[in-house]
Amino acid sequence: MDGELVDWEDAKIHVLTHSLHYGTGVFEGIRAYETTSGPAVFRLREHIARLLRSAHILAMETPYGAEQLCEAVRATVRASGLQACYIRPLIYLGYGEMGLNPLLSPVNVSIAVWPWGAYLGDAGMEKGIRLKVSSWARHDSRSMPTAAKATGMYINSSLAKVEAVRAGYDEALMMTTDGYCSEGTGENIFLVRDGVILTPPNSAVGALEGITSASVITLARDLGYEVSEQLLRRPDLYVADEVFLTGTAAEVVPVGSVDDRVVGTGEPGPVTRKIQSAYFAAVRGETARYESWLDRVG
Ligand code: PPE
Repeated sequence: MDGELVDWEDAKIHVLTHSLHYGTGVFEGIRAYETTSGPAVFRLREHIARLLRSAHILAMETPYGAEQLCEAVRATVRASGLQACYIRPLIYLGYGEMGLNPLLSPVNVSIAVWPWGAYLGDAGMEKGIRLKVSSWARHDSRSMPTAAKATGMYINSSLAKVEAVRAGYDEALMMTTDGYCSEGTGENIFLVRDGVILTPPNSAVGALEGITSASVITLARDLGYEVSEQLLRRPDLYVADEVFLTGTAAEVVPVGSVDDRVVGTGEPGPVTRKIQSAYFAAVRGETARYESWLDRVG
């Protein structure tokens, strides 16, 4: 927290923390995986760059540079002694002035790490999850900065998640106000149709530009698949041969059904399986070609 290593129990803040009241924080979700040469952080520089972009969008002056933040992430993972973990950097407006003007509050930075297993469950990862199109539309970029991974933005995801879970589904997919597929509550979406991989143009549909999504596009093309970024409508989900979600926490998750319509055979398809295994090989440092995606904690 703000440059100091703090024990888990002592990682506390004041109740008048500005970001707690107004949702004015920005964060990242990163994973470190166990490799034969110790824990390695996946695409650390890209995550820190996005964190700083999010802060810039919210007009927050981050007191640390990218290099310092990368080193702080490595130091936190090292201190935790964990071989694999989830990493949550957060830049937030602290305790200072109350009232909406964020420019009067101090900018604080914290990095937390903890072990986090399969985000949508082990069964979901193996057999595919149940996805439901949400009645909540994804933010429109005219009212919220959809490129920023900002804490307050997640009310949108939270509402969609509650609706889906209460209705018995694993995850929600949000559409744009124009009815195009945008993203899951914490994941980007991919379809496979006739051997071609399709995914929405994330910026155009107000989805976060996922780092997992970008990695999966590279992996897929390197495996010889054609990947096309195009606008997708709800029925495209129903007739896809395969559907899968990507995200740091979620990793690569097969979708077994959308709105109770079985996707393909109902089992994770061959393309999804190949992408899943290529992804896990890359993050675990088993593919020399993607070594530059890993930052060893040392
Ligand atoms: N869309 C949203 C809305 C999102 O939150 C994430 C990550 C993604 C797409 C995928 O982005 P990337 O991780 O760069 O591939 N969601 C983070 C938070 C999840 C949470 O429950 O907290 C994550 O996966 O870490």
